[in-house]
Amino acid sequence: MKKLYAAMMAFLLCIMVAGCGSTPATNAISETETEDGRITIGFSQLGAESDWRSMNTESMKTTFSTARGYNLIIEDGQQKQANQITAIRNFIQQGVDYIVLAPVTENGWETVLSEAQDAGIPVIIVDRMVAVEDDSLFSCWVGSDFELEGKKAAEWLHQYSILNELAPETLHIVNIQGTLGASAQLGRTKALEDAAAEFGWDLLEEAPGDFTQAKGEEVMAELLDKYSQLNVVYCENDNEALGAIEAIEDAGRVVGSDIANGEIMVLSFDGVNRSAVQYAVEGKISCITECNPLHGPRVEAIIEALEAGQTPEKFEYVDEAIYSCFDQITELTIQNQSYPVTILTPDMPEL
Ligand code: GZL
Repeated sequence: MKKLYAAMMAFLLCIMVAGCGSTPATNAISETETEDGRITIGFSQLGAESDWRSMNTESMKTTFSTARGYNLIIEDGQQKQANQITAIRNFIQQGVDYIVLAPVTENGWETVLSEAQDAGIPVIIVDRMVAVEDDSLFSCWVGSDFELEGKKAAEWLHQYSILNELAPETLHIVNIQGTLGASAQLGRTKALEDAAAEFGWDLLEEAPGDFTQAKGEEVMAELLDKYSQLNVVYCENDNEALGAIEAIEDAGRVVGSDIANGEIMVLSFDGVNRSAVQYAVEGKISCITECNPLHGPRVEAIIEALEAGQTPEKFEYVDEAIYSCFDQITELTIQNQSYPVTILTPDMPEL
């Protein structure tokens, strides 16, 4: 256990320490350098709500460092689209070479993306999607298939219920959703709803937890008060899962996979938060579906291609894992595609 923990901590720490320092919650974190032929990138980051977001920001900082030939200007949107739109307009005024946008939600981007297009500045979208009629308004998008992530989590639960002879109607599920309207929330929620309808699960309620630990704890406490029968919590990210576990244990209930004997199963997404990963090793979180935050190198590859006059793929989906300590389930089949499950063990060399 200690070796695995140390290995995972080393892995996570080496990523998070590189250019470390969490993103302070200020309106603007602008880092500008004197122009000297470097590529200037304006990055509108949506906020700092989760460990995933912090690692995503660090990945961009590490990749687009001055030492590596870039001027990176980061603006923290603090979860507000208006702030991100203002940031993009500032980037246009400053005449940056590229705009990178991590959009907080999918709608409402046409006008400002048209302004960037009129200014001749290429826009790269990372992580969540923008819902625009005209996809010439951005050059490329790189991120995760969020509905597939949700399908993986749902299929894992379906396989678990079969192997443990849990009748579908005895699964009483609540969904602590991410920020409403965010692609990650939309995809993960749709997958759960579709699975509940297909398999006959009892989906009690879905409520937004905003991808934060505090809101996850608050929502979980409310749901526990309303539904004494609930026995599965689908958390749309690790920070919400940590909050939910706090609330479940404060209510005197037990977090675990032994649903038949009254335990409450927690499922999660990301695989970035150190405590959540450790909980998955211990079986306190039954399954984490990976959502990989390290988009810096992926964005750099797109910029390098554009700089070389090439036309990179319009949409680039990231391959992602599934983590669980339950070795009964070693692979999942979704729409005839097989996905291996990484079985977490205390002596595993690294995540
Ligand atoms: C997913 C990303 C989500 C993460 C959360 O790509 O948008 O936002 O799952 C984060 O942890 O807050």
